[in-house]
Amino acid sequence: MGLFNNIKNLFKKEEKSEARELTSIKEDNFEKKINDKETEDKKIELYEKGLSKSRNTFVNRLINLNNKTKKITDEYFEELEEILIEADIGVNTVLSFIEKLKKRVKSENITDLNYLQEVIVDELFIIYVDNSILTNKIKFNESGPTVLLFVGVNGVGKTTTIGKIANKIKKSGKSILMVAGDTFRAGATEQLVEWGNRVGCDVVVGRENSDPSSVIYDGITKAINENIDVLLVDTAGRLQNKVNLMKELEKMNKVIGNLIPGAPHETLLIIDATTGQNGISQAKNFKNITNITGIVLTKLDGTAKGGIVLAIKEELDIPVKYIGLGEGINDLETFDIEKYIYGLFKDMM
Ligand SMILES: Nc1nc2c(ncn2[C@@H]2O[C@H](COP(=O)(O)OP(=O)(O)OP(=O)(O)O)[C@@H](O)[C@H]2O)c(=O)[nH]1
Ligand SMILES: [Mg+2]
Repeated sequence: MGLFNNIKNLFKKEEKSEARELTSIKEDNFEKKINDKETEDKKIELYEKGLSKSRNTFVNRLINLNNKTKKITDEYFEELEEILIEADIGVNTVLSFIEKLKKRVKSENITDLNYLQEVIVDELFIIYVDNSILTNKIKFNESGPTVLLFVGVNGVGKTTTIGKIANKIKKSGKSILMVAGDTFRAGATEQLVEWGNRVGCDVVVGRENSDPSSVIYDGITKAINENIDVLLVDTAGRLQNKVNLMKELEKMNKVIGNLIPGAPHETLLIIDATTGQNGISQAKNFKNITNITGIVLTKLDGTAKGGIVLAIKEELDIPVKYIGLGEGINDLETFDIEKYIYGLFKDMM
């Protein structure tokens, strides 16, 4: 059946069939295929490693519940509900999920707990993939520089994420430039410059407490003059209040859009997964004041609340484009729901 088994088959392929696949590959493609497979394996490993905390608590509790259950009763559903809420899936989502599950158990007369386990995984992720245009792709400008604006409250991982994404984009062969739009916090500019050095790109900076929009203006002008492909703009997380934040973002968007029509091409909101429901309410605030085109969910490696991906889908309906799975430069992946499910539920498969 469904998603659960598809993913199981996708990632737990027998070696035999893989060998067969490799022998049928043409000579000149052979090396490339192997390299592709290696990077693919590395990606899966990163998901597995990054989601281990969630797996060890949330998923193990699910497995334990199913192991100790003899009969599917109301108590079973109550405990399941508790486990899901603690994984930060969001109360409303969990309640409607449980209702749906109860109905399915009744109508299909499900008594086999192994089968129920598959149904649970399937139904959980139907929440994510249902009725939505799910794109993890970054929208690039067809002619001229692409502008990516990074927003989010302080400490969520904006600057680190810029470093990681810049590194990925640069490796793909595009030229990049960073803009230190956080002129508010002392040390913020230095931190971005440090990332610029690590990645190997220029960073446009302004003086402390100077107008961030003027730094952004300088950055965009430089990007246009030097034919830079992608511009990554850092912003301050720590503004005194919502009105100030709104004004600031409005001004930045105006400056950016005046210089490059249609820009920013992406406004990426960074959410710290360890903050759970708090992160969701921050996101709602941002969504109200600016056009968020994607979410980067950071610090998934540091939390057992991997269910937050589902809450984001249900409560915000903004696609998750990247996930942060550690502090290192390579600890960022394009969000892939199938790898995510596998990383989370592999012990059940
Ligand atoms: N474990 C883990 N740590 C992360 C991840 N992303 C960022 N961090 C850490 O989170 C901390 C804050 O990251 P920053 O990039 O400085 O956050 P920021 O949003 O720019 O913060 P402000 O500039 O103060 O608003 C740093 O210690 C990062 O190393 C992640 O995916 N996993
Ligand atoms: Mg920062």
